[in-house]
Amino acid sequence: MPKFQEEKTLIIIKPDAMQRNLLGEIIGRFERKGLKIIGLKMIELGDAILEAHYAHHKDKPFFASLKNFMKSAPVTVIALSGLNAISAVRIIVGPTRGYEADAGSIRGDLSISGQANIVHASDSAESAEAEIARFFKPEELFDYKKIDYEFVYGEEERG
Ligand code: 3AN
Repeated sequence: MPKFQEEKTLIIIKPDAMQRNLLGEIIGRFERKGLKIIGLKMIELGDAILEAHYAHHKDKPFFASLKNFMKSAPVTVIALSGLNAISAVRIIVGPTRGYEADAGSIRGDLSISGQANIVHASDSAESAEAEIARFFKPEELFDYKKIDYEFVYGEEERG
């Protein structure tokens, strides 16, 4: 068992990325980082799940437009795990607005929009837990050992 506190986090690859053929590019970035994919599927989002997922935006003027955008094509949801995965993934993703995001981040390299910003990533341990439960059934999540584990992490981290 890993010595470190492994974190899990939820990614949504949004309709803009699906339409722009960026799915492989984005998954590849998470894989190359050393994150472990523990769940992955394509789904179409509806009003009820979007109203739960974006509850903090429900009174914002862009809420209707955000829902329409998120319903405009299927999305891919991915659960990832790794050492400090929640903050590590937010760094890889970059800040909300693509036009403000640093080059090297997913949004900095692939988005120039505040809405069509390619991916969602959980922003805290509480939201990661709630979001993974919202998008995945327990049997859709996989607990397995990856053969690169000894090279992705150092000896002290592995325990
Ligand atoms: P993040 O996705 O970086 O956590 P949030 O939670 O503030 O950012 O925003 C959630 C989503 O709402 C964004 N990913 C984006 O698609 C959309 N959004 C945020 N701000 C705006 C805005 N001003 N206009 C349109 N859409 C927005």
